[in-house]
Amino acid sequence: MSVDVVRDGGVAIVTVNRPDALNALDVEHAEALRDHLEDLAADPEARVVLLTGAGDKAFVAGADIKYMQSLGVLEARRWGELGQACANLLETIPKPTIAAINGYALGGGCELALACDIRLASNQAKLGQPEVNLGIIPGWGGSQRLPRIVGLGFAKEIVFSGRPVEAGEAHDWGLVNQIYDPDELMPAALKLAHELAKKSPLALAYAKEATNLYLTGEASAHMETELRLFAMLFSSEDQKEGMAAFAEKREPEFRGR
Ligand code: DAK
Repeated sequence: MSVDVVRDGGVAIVTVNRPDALNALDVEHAEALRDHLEDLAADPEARVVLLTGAGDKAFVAGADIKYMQSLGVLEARRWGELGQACANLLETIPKPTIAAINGYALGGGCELALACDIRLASNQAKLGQPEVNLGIIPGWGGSQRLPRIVGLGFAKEIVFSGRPVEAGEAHDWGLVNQIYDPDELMPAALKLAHELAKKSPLALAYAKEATNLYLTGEASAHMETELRLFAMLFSSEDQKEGMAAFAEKREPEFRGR
């Protein structure tokens, strides 16, 4: 029982490892996930973060229901804040985050996946927000991230009904980017992660910052920010290396400077 981090070159594979409970997150696991994400955010060697669940049944089957059973209002608020902290890190750390959804991604598990930049899923995966069936609502950001990704109408259907969404339907709605046979999911996720790890970390960080602005406020103000980030990259070695490599017909070597 743990949250494991394994390095594969510039890719940090973060695995929620509690398969006996379908990788449901209790406080210990949620705190471990938050702490690992904070460390990885600050670690320049980690270029891409790949989040998955141990075993072949679940990504994360949600927040731990048995733990939540006896929570009071203030404890529930702290619990919600801890889960939101994990999700916010996945959304905002200055490097790509990829969810490899290898099975159930329910409740808080779906919300963690929603906070990742890119979602890849096994064709056996099931996603959903079943909280209403427990007499609660999504509390780790799902009420906001789900409609932004799939639209308000489908999001309400999913949150109100609490029904699980099969991978194929999730793909049709853009809830997951790609689906794969179970055996092909991790190889595909690693291939994408390594492709991204070769790119300029500065450019990816700014691309993430700029595209995340879509989530907030006025597009016109964000066009200005996009210009600023775009222009700033022209003071970097990565920009010079990327363009020189193109002109010289070779692979670029980005150093994040
Ligand atoms: N929590 C605790 N244990 C869980 C769990 C969960 N979410 N999901 C599965 N498990 C445990 C089961 O209890 C079982 O343990 P044992 O009985 O063996 O000890 C073991 O994992 C295997 O599960 P099953 O035997 O049930 O396996 P099945 O294949 O039959 O069924 C299933 C798989 C995923 C359909 C089923 O386990 C299931 O329905 N699980 C619950 C899924 C769920 O409802 N997830 C959403 C949880 S609610 C908030 C803060 C947080 C949240 C909301 C608000 N605020 C503060 C505002 C978040 C809420 C949630 O995530």
